[in-house]
Amino acid sequence: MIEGLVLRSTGSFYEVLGPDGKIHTCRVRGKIRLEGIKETNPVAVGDRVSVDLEHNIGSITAILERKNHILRQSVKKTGHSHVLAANVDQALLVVTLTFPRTSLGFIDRFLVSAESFRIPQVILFNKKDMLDEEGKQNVQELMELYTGIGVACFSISALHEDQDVLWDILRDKVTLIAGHSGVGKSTLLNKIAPHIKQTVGDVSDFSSKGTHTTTFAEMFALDEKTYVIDTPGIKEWGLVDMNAQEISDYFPEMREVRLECKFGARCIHVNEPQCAVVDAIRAGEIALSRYENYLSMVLGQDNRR
Ligand SMILES: Nc1nc2c(ncn2[C@@H]2O[C@H](COP(=O)(O)OP(=O)(O)OP(=O)(O)O)[C@@H](O)[C@H]2O)c(=O)[nH]1
Ligand SMILES: [Mg+2]
Ligand SMILES: [Zn+2]
Repeated sequence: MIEGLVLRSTGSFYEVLGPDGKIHTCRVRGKIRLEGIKETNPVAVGDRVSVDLEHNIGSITAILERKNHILRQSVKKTGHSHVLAANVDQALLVVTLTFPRTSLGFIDRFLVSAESFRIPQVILFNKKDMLDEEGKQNVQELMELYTGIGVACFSISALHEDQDVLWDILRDKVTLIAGHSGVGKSTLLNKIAPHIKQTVGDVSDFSSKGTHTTTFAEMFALDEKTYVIDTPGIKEWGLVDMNAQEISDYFPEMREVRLECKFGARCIHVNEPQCAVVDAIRAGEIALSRYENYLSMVLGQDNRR
């Protein structure tokens, strides 16, 4: 029996990194259940697992206790969600304003979700080389907005710049890398770790939505203490079971002032009197785009974007 780290899952097979530095192909034996997770097959990338190596193909017999996990709501709203990754130190969202366009609604949903799992967030604005003056200005403003609420922001061009900035973000951590298809996740990884050789796809000019190149979440060791998880391009990000109060708590700038609302923690900042959040928006202290996205999460029937 060994203890290993799940690097990759295809649904039926798992690649597990053993203490010997070797990668073992494994299956799950029997039924593994984790407390609080409904899934019948909850083994995720980033999980530490016990593996029985007696046979040709190893058997995963248990999942060790998780530090955290990040859940993704399935695209079809069946109430089903799956664990995208476990034991992550930070979530890095790669964003592009064009080719493809990432909406602020998508960014805010992703941040709320990561916040709900207590996972610190980083936004990386990529494809700087493709921005005109207006685009540069736009990125600058967004970086100010998100830095202001405690999210670290960087602007780079994965194709053209040296990758020291990225190394500084990743060093000694486990980082989940997410974003729409075509924003350059795999390109970034190839640049900082050429040995990984991730498939890079062309963004189709027709829809500028990108083609799906990365199919499964996959973890790579950059060095002994630095790991990254490349994930397939995500079109929309659903929120898993949250009520209005919880959602507003995951907006740090709203959490900060909510106790000054007349109704305190019961205020959901929609049409209550003497609401500190609404006051802060009027005073320009909370960005209108953030509030609008909050409202669409709270009031929208369709919680995906
Ligand atoms: N101009 C420019 N192109 C870039 C940059 N970064 C990536 N690209 C291009 O964007 C396209 C998509 O890049 P990928 O790295 O495959 O994107 P991905 O995020 O991994 O996409 P999925 O695997 O589908 O989720 C490729 O043609 C890259 O060469 C950049 O900084 N500038
Ligand atoms: Mg990719
Ligand atoms: Zn309020």
